[in-house]
Amino acid sequence: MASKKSNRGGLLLLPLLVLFFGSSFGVTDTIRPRDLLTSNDTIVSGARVFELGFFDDVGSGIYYLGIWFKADPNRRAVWVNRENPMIDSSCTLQIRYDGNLVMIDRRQTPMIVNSGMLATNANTSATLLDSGNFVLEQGGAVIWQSFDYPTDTYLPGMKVGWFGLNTDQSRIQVLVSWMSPQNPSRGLFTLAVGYNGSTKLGVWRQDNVHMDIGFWDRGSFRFIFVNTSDRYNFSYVSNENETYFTFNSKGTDASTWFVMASTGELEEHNMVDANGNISFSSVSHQLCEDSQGGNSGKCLTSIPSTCEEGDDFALVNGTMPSSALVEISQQKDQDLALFTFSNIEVATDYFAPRNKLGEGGFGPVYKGQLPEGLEIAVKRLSKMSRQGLEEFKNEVNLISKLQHRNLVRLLGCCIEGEESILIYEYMPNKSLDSFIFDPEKRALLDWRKRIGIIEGIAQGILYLHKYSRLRIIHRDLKTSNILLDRDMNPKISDFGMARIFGENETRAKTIRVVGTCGYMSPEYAMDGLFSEMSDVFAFGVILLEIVSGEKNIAFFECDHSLNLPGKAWNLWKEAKCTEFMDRTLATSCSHNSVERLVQLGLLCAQERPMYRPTMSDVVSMLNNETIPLPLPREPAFLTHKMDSAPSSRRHRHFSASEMTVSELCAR
Ligand SMILES: *[C@@H]1O[C@H](CO)[C@@H](O)[C@H](O)[C@H]1NC(C)=O
Ligand SMILES: *[C@@H]1O[C@H](CO)[C@@H](O)[C@H](O)[C@H]1NC(C)=O
Ligand SMILES: *[C@@H]1O[C@H](CO)[C@@H](O)[C@H](O)[C@H]1NC(C)=O
Ligand SMILES: *[C@@H]1O[C@H](CO)[C@@H](O)[C@H](O)[C@H]1NC(C)=O
Ligand SMILES: *[C@@H]1O[C@H](CO)[C@@H](O)[C@H](O)[C@H]1NC(C)=O
Ligand SMILES: *[C@@H]1O[C@H](CO)[C@@H](O)[C@H](O)[C@H]1NC(C)=O
Ligand SMILES: *[C@@H]1O[C@H](CO)[C@@H](O)[C@H](O)[C@H]1NC(C)=O
Ligand SMILES: *[C@@H]1O[C@H](CO)[C@@H](O)[C@H](O)[C@H]1NC(C)=O
Ligand SMILES: *[C@@H]1O[C@H](CO)[C@@H](O)[C@H](O)[C@H]1NC(C)=O
Ligand SMILES: *[C@@H]1O[C@H](CO)[C@@H](O)[C@H](O)[C@H]1NC(C)=O
Ligand SMILES: *[C@H]1O[C@H](CO)[C@@H](O)[C@H](O)[C@H]1NC(C)=O
Repeated sequence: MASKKSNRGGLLLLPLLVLFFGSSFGVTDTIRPRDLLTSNDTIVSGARVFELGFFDDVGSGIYYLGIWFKADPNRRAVWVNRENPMIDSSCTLQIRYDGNLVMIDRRQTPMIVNSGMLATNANTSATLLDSGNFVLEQGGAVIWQSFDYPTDTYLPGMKVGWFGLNTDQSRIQVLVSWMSPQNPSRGLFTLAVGYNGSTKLGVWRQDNVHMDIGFWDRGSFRFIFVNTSDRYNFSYVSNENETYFTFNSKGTDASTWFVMASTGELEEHNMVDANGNISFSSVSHQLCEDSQGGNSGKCLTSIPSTCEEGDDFALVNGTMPSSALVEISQQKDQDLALFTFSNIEVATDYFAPRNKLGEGGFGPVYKGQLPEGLEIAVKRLSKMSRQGLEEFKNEVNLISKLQHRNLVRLLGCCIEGEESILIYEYMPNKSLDSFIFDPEKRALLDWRKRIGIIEGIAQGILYLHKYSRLRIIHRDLKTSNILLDRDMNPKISDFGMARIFGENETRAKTIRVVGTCGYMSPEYAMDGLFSEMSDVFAFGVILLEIVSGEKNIAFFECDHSLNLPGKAWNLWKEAKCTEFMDRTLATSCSHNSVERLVQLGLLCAQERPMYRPTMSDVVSMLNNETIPLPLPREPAFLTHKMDSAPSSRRHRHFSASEMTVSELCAR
C-alpha cells in the first residue's frame, strides 16, 4: 500500500470536527472503533477523490455499501459489497468490538465486510484512500482491502489474476459485471486472466463462452480489437506465486478505469477534467451475443479468439455481412462462417482472371467483394483427396480460431461438391516479396518499417508455435506468404495449411510439397524432418532477405554462386554488414542494428537445428538489444558439405511431387 499515506492532510483535525459535527463523516476518510456510519453518512478520501457510503438500488429499498467517485453526480459505484445487501435505510457500518467491520440493518444480523480476512484484535481502523481502495488496518498493517475483492470496476492499482498459487489458499481475482445497470448483484460476465501463467485477459460469459480481449506483448498490453490508448500503462506479473495484470494511469490529471458492463462490454472510462467533470468513453470489447440473445450488428468488432482447452465460443455473428452468411451453425463446436459456392462465384465474378491475385502453394487466390462491399481473398484449394468433409471442416474450424494480429484472418469457408474454398480477409498491399525484391517499391520500406515487419513475423510464428493450442508448424514460411495490411503490418498467411492437408498429403502428387526450397532447412529438405526449428530456419532466411533485399537460393542450387546465408556470413565475419544491406536503407539504418540482425539471421539459419534459437529466444533478442547473441557457426552449405548429399536423395524427396523446383529456385 505505497499510496496509503498520500493526501491525508485533513486527518489531524478529525477529533475536533467530530466534536462539532457529531456523527458526520463528511470530512474524514477513516472509520475507527465506536464510529457509526449511517445510511445518510459517507466518508471521503483525503484528496476528495472517492466517497464511501450506502447507496440504494432505486426504489427497491435495498441498500449496498459502495464506493464511488466523489465528483460523480450519479454516484455510480466502482466497488460494492454485493454479497450483503441491506434491507432498509436503518443500516449502519461500524467497527465491532472484535475489530471487524460490520454492517447491521433491522434484521440485527451483523454482516462482516472483511469476511475474507478477519481481524485478530480490536485495534483496527478502516480508511478510504484516494486510489479508491478501502483498507482495514490492524496495528498499522493492512489486513483486508477492497482492491482484493473487486466488483465490476478495474481501477488503477487493482490486480486481476491468480494469487497464492502453490498454496492451499490460492484465489482468483476477477471482475464480475452487475446484473443490470441498476442492480449490482452478480451478472453474467467475468473479466479474468486465463489459468496457469496465461498472458491473456479474457471475458467469460456465464455459460462459459469465452473470448480473449487483450494480451501481454513484449512489455506492453494490447487489446485485440481496439488500439490501446496511451492514457494507461499495464503491467503483467507472473511467477510461481501469482499471475496478474495491473495498470496505472499515465500523467497526472487524467485517470482511466475499466468497467465490466452488464452487457458484456468492457468499457473504458476516463476522467478528463481535474475540476471533476467525468467524461465516459467506452471501447467495444464486447462478447458476441449468440443467436438466442437478440442480435443485431452489435459485435462487428468482436471475434472469438484462440480457445483454451474446454472452452466454447460465441458465434461469429455480425462479423460477416448477413447476406453472405449463408449458414452459421448454432452448435457450439461450429462457429465458422460457411459460404455457398454461388456466393463465392458472385463475389469473384466467376473467378474472373482479372481477379486472380496469385497462385499459392495450395491453389489460386482470387480477390472478391461481398455485396456489402467487404473485400475478401478467396483461396480455391486444388482438388484434393480429402479425408472427409467433416474432418476438413473441423480442421478449418480450429484454424479459424487462431487469432493474432500477425496472422491473416480466416473468415470462413465453402465446401460444396468438389470445391473446398477458404475465405480470408483481403490484404491490400499484397505480399512482402512484391516490395523487397522490387527495384522501385523496395524504397518504400525504410529501416524502421523493415524492423517492424521482422518483429511482426516473429510474433506471428511464436504464436503459432507456442501460444496457440494447435502448436502449428508453418512449414512454408517465405516472403510471398507474408502479406501486408493497409498499414504495412505483416500477416502470415497459409498458416494452417500443413495441418489441413495432413502430413502425408503434403507429399502427395497433386499438392505441392510444403516448403519452398530457398527457405527449407537442410534437415527438412534432405530428410523430410520438420519441427519448429524448420520454421526458425525459414525465418532466418526471410530476415536476411528483408535486410538485403536479395532472394535466397536453395543450398543445393548454389554450385557456383553463394547463397544468402553464405554471403551474410562472409560479410558479417569481416564486420561489413552494411555491404550486405539493401542500398536503399543506407540513410535510415543504424549500423549496430544491421550487424545484430544479420547475426540473428545467421543464427536462425544454422545448419543444425540445435544451434538455432527458439522463436521465443528470437523474440526476446529482437525485443531487447542488450541480450547478447551467441556467435553463429559458419553455414555448412558454404563449405559444400552438402555437395556430398547423394543426388538420389534429392530425387527421392522432390520428384515425388510436382513442386516446381526449377521455377522456384531459378538459378
Ligand atoms: C437520513 O436523512 C433523511 C433526510 O434528511 C432523514 O429523514 C432520515 O431520518 C435520515 N436517516 C438516518 C438513518 O439518519
Ligand atoms: C494499535 O495500533 C497502533 C498503530 O496503528 C499502535 O500504535 C498501538 O500501540 C496499538 N494499540 C494496541 C492496544 O495494540
Ligand atoms: C502449467 O503450465 C506449466 C508450464 O507451461 C505446465 O508444466 C503445467 O503442467 C501447467 N499446469 C497445469 C495445471 O495446467
Ligand atoms: C492506433 O490507431 C491509430 C489510427 O488508426 C494509428 O494512427 C496509431 O498508430 C495506432 N496506434 C497503435 C499503437 O497501433
Ligand atoms: C508503467 O508502470 C510501471 C510499473 O508500475 C512503471 O515502472 C513504469 O514507469 C510505468 N511507465 C509509464 C510510462 O508510466
Ligand atoms: C513465492 O512465495 C514464497 C513463499 O512466500 C517466497 O519464498 C518466494 O520468494 C516467492 N517467489 C516469488 C517469485 O515471489
Ligand atoms: C466542468 O466543470 C466546470 C467547473 O466545475 C463547470 O463549470 C462546467 O459546467 C463543467 N462542465 C460540465 C459539462 O459538467
Ligand atoms: C497500402 O495499401 C493502402 C490501402 O490500399 C494504400 O493506401 C497504401 O498506399 C499502400 N501502401 C503502400 C506502401 O503501397
Ligand atoms: C502416412 O503414411 C504412412 C506411410 O504410408 C502411414 O504409415 C501413416 O499412417 C500415414 N499417416 C497418416 C496420418 O495418414
Ligand atoms: C534485457 O536483457 C538484459 C540482459 O539479459 C536484462 O538484464 C534486462 O532486464 C532486459 N530488459 C528488459 C526490458 O527485458
Ligand atoms: C446472426 O445470426 C442470427 C441467427 O442465425 C440471425 O438471426 C441474425 O440476423 C444474424 N445477425 C447478423 C448481424 O448477421
